[in-house]
Amino acid sequence: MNMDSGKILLLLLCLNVAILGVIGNPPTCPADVDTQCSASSEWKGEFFPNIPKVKYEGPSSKNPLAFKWYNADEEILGKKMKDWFRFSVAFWHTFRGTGGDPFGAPTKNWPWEDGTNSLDMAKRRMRANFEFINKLGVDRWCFHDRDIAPDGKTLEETNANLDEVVALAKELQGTKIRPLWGTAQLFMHPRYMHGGATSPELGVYAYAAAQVKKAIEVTHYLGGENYVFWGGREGYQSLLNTDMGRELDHMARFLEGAAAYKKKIGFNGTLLIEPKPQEPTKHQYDWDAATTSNFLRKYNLLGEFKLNIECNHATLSGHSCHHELETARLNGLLGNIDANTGDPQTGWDTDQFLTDIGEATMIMLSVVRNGGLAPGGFNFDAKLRRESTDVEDLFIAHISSMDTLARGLRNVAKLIEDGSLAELVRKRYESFDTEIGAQIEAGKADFEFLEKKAFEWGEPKVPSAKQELAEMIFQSAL
Ligand code: XLS
Ligand code: NI
Ligand code: NI
Repeated sequence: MNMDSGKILLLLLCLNVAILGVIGNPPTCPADVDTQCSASSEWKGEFFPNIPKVKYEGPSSKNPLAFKWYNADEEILGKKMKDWFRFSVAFWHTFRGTGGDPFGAPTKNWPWEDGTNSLDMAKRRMRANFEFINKLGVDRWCFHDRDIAPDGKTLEETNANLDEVVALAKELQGTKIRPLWGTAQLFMHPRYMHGGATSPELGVYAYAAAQVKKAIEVTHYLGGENYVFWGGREGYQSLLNTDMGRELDHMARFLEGAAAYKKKIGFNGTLLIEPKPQEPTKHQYDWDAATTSNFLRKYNLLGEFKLNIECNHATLSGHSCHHELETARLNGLLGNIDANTGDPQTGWDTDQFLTDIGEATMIMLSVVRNGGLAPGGFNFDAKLRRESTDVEDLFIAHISSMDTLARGLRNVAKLIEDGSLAELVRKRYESFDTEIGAQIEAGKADFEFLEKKAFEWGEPKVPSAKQELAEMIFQSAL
């Protein structure tokens, strides 16, 4: 090629780019394969052509698209890693997250998106979801009804849309992949502005019931193992205009109805409530694990429900994730984890991928004490930062968090093998490992008896708590 034709070619190329830039056509096809791609949902090519199936390469690997610590089939503490975690991809963040925020437009231009919320688009997105899950090597996903299929003009039309996408999802799931849980989105549509189950408007309560009924049905149809209630708008903005007692009663009736319907259709999945203190409401009724446990106790719903603890919600309620997990576990209610983390300087649910090894180790302490989470698991209720815009970032984020949690599990195994942390805790309570301690713990030591002992023993000797030693043991396992 001579100089002149080279220049002309360059000019043509530039013009081409400029014209495309002006027209601003959103890309409608998976990258690099536009000849095979039509706007229809029927396209069956690769959505992530440059991403191979993610493999375990061990801690020395520098490959961002490989696992360094998560080795699915490796046994740790008597269980395969994949069975400790039961990892799940959250459809809403990974496939509906746009990077938009209250100050700015969407930043993610995924090549398969055509900028619509059509039924065809919903189906194409579903295909992308399953390619992602297969390449990441997990067996589970989570969804809201309205993430996966668009609203219609009527509830009947909306249900028909959902059925169509769900039929495709069922086909794409194959024999191995299942929903970890499904849920109904009762917070986006304006009809739910005062809540769903706790809306003061009876018609809204009924609509919400119909929506949840359908969402339980499709979760069951897809072989889902759990069903989640996150009451984003079940709460209040002001107590001055709210009958809190009546709203809580309504919420209990609603949950009773869901439990009854689940049994009626033979769905054996666990019903889970996901506590969160606020956002979007000023005060959400399922504030934290303790509040929610008490609600279940008061309304005789223990036994029908467990809890889905989300780490970022835990910190929003002024607790740590570990505290919420332990509270749920001690009440026999630990059912699932929405694995994410917040930002210590930001006051809302930032839904970040968890990458703190210390936090992961604390989380895994609870999970191991609980004997695992099955039929629950770890759902990545986490999203890329607004500024992360490459398709491969979706993979990197999940891989990084899976590796972090895997390190947490490996660290717990080290702590258990070492034994000194458990020994430190055992020693702190050893005065109760006595005859009188056993009497107290069995509820057989009354106050007169204890007063006699106090007179007899005089001033007790109070030993050190050894907190710094406990922290030293913990950090040396990381
Ligand atoms: C929002 C919640 C939500 C639930 C599912 O903060 O975490 O994503 O997990 O409705
Ligand atoms: Ni969540
Ligand atoms: Ni959340």
